[in-house]
Amino acid sequence: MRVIHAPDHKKHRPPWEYINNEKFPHAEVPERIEEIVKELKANGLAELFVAPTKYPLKHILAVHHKNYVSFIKEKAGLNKTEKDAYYPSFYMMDTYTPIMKATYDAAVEAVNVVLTGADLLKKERVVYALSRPPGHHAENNVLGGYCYFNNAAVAAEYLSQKGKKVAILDIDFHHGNGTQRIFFDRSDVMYVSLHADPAVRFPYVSGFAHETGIEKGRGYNYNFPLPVSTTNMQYEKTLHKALAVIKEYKPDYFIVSCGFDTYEKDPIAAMKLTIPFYETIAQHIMSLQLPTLVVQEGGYYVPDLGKIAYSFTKGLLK
Ligand code: SP5
Ligand code: ZN
Repeated sequence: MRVIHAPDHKKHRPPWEYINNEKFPHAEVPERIEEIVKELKANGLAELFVAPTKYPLKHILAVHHKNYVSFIKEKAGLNKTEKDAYYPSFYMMDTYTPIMKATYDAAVEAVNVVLTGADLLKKERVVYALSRPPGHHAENNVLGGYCYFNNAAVAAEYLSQKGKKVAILDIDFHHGNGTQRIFFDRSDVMYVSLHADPAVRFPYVSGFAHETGIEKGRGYNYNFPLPVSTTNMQYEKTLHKALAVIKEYKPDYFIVSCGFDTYEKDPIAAMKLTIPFYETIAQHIMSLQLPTLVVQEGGYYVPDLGKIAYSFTKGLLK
């Protein structure tokens, strides 16, 4: 196992999210990742850490429109200080996802983190990519839900070359509308997601069970919406169904979009998963015995994120 981590994300610090004409301190803070790093290292895993290498922009452009990519780069560059926040009025799905001076560089680095992880799958059965900003809400030309470039999707596109099949399991509290959208018409990348019922939770517009793919992608997209207050036991039952679907697909690679906002104390969510249960989730994931790339998505209760990640990592190492 390897853990990929890099420092640039720390300069990307969105100040506020706007909801109903009110502003709230932003939940997606740099301390999220640093807390995970601290706890994994404190538990003797420091030697697993590697820095990312740099990859050409073409891998991002394989998933995102070039005008969208240059828009983010240009708007980031126009900010004078690291505190300036630009809330775009297009290419966006919400008012939670500002472009900061450091956003473009941080989002590019997050992609380098996951691509480095993808390449390490030649030698490692599992890699944990500590990507930030997160990615699964970002579509081809839409930012939102704290996401700019879809890290998991760029990795999936990269690994799916040469006729390889990739399955993505998304266990973030929220539906990964971006990842679903990007691969909705494809059979070489399967998307399977467990998430809070979108009828009542972000992203609202997608994540329903009837969304099963179009054209060649029909039958390769699975949504498992869950009650907002789902418990460990309910979650595990559905996870079994999701993993059965993936097993049947027989992918060459397995990507896990891994959010810890399903945790019982998460400030923006409401599920009831407990710290020890993340080890169980990871064990179930590893039971498929596939080359597995874990990509960090959400998770906002900073004081316990390290403990959650360490619990999850114990399951990966079993
Ligand atoms: C990657 C990811 O987990 N994105 C989640 C985006 C969801 N944002 C919508 C929820 C906004 C709630 N903000 C709470 C602040 C008020 N206390
Ligand atoms: Zn989330």
